[in-house]
Amino acid sequence: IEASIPEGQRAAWRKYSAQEFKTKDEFDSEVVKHIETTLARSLFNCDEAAAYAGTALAFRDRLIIEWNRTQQQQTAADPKRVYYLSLEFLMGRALDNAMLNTGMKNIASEGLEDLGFRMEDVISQERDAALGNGGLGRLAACFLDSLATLNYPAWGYALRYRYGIFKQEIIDGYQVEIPDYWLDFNPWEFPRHDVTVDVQFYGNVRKYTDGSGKQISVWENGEIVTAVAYDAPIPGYGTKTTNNLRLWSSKASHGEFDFTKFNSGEYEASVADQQRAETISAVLYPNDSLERGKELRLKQQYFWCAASLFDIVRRFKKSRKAWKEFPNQVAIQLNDTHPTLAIPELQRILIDQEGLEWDEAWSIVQKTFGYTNHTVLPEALEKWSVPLIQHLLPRHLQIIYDINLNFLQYVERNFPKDRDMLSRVSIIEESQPKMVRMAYLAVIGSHKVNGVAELHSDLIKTTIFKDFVKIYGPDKFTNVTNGITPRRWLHQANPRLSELIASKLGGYDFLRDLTQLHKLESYVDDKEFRKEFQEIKYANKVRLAKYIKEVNGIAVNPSSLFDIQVKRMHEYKRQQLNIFGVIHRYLELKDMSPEERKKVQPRVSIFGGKAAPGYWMAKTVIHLINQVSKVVNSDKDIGDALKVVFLEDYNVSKAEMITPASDISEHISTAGTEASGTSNMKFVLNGGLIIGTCDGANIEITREVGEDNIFLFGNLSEDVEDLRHHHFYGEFQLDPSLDRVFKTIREGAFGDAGQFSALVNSIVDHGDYYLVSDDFKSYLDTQKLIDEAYKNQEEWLTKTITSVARMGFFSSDRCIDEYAEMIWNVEPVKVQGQES
Ligand code: GPV
Repeated sequence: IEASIPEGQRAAWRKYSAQEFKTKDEFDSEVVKHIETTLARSLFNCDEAAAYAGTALAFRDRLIIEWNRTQQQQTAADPKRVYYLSLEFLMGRALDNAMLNTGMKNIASEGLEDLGFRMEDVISQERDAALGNGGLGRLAACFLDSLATLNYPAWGYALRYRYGIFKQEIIDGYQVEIPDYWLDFNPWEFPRHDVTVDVQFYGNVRKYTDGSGKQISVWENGEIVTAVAYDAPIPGYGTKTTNNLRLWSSKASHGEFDFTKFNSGEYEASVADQQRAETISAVLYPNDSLERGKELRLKQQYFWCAASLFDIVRRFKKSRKAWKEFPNQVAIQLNDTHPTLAIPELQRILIDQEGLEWDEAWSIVQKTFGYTNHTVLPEALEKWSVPLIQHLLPRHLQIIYDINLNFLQYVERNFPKDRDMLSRVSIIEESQPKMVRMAYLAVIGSHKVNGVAELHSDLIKTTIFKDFVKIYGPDKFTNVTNGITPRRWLHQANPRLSELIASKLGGYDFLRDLTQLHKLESYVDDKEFRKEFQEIKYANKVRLAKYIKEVNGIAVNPSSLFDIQVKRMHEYKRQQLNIFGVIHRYLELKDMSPEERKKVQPRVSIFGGKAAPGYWMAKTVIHLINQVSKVVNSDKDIGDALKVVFLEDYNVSKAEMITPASDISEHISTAGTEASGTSNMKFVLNGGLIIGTCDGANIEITREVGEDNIFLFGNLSEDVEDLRHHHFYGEFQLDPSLDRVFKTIREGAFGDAGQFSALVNSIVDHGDYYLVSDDFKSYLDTQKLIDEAYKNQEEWLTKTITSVARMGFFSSDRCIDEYAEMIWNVEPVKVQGQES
């Protein structure tokens, strides 16, 4: 590769080229240098925040040296690269991960001690990078970790939101949203003010015929907004590969503000322009599995797709290969439909700017893209109104229409007898106004479409994409069951368990090959091992209990059964089923004599999760949980038999503390609604059992750990439609226990009943869409079984150890290898430690 420094001067560069710190003393010297110079502090005013900053900067330097080396070597090798386009990367904290992945945490801990700080306190100074809502964003973050660990040349592309997901406060039992301004100190990003892309919006399309008779389209007179790249290094575990996450920030194309406007006295107008441009990357939309069709959201999507594709194409062009080589050099994965505009954008670049013929361009486009679907819920399937796209992206609308025309002609030729098929599969929905169905565009523009767990991948083939299976054949559709990174979700979140496993398996290799966990099964009867395993779980529960005491002021007994449901608040995830079950338990306890109550298995019901700010029903459930918590926790009859806790502001770093502390976690979505779920995997990997429905990855977890090691309940997805029908025709009986719960709520036992009437009525009067009543008895029965099973601590322990040993399949490394082989056709590139 070309170097900017002439051969004669390179010796000096090599001599002074930055080196990673290797020893404790080198680390300390880096930290002190950063604290004294970069931060302009000293030993007289160095607090924990400064210690964190110094440590983070020392590790950032280290990562960037490896990042540079990786990029140089990958550029020289010029392999096929993966580009993961995701509007969300829910990264959480970076420092602990960087220390563990580089294998330098111990050195850093000792070094910090020398300087007067404790590692734990320093780590907890970091705020989360919360650029995502829930599972979809966290999956993208796990994928980055696996891609780097497995040495795949891969880039993530997203937006540099100024505000991540809001902070949640609970005030008087209600959710209050606080903006998450997280960028006042972010040592992990590198602004690349020289890497910019001008992105156009609005304007018009001018068509003309050139000398050779070719139709040319020019998109012009639009508004330009500039994308500036910010890069974050992504270290792999135990490898020299450090990949890149590139985040785009928006700014006015004419710099700070428009000087002509400014000088002519239109000061406000020039600043307004600037603010409008910056608004594009200002805030993450806080909706999970819900689309709201806002213009700014569409602008975000196009801004990000256009900047990313420009960047990818620019990199490809440097290699001076023929365009037909593009799909051999570039694999682009669409994380849900949010980046679907990348499809017409690449087609536009190829035909309007590079002069390719339509068919040649389209074949390149289809070979380049893969599309991952994450939901079958109709309210989450993106549709954009045709007039809005026409206004914002006039050229793209034409291209979308042309894609549709070609596609429908193909369908017509192949299915001449099925006239309805055309309107069913058309990208354009003939509604008022017309809508562009983004999922169909994504299917048509990709060579592979995958779901995220077996059941889900089957469901998309029989429901939303049924016709497309007929059109393209079944091979276009595949499954890649989700996974999680064992680095963060075992090694980092549960260091003692990781260490115990390493001591039995002869080192930490299992963190790179999680299937090795199976060897733990031979220790299931080992007394010493069992004791330590149990002690670790207890210690993790003590840590959570301490946190609950500090934050919620509730004293919980760590010997109680910890029952945890933490995830976004959603009707389909059915936190309402859980809290109704808690109320039922409370009523049962109240019915008992004090002697009877003493025999009951004590339980702590722990909830956590954010509701989208506009999702009224989800907020009502949060309120109910908090009201129940107040009543139950202060009821002298109840004592330790039942405690109810709502943990505010659930996020990645809190998940790292909460997950290892569960005995039971709840994954209780209406069958067929949760595409996969990933926290289910995290909980079992950390020695907790699951109560769950036959939904998403719960089914595969059951297959792996065995039916005896999971508590399944509820109706099956194939019966859901019929059950809804029964509700519709009034042919159903409200479950009597649930009826009693509702009576209690209506009597005002948890405060003003009016607050909860819509929630209760959604079940009693409005068809119980999520089948809470249908599953209630089965849920309660299964909770009883859990109480009984937990009393036999030895058997419980056997179940948890056995389950951990059988979780190897759910590593995101397995998942990424499947994508690489089945969808991307990419190979690892091993990065060498020494500069080459
Ligand atoms: I669509 N998911 C999410 O977190 N947000 C979304 O907007 C959509 C899907 C989730 C699914 O609900 C989970 O079942 C799944 O495990 C996760 O995506 C990752 O695939």
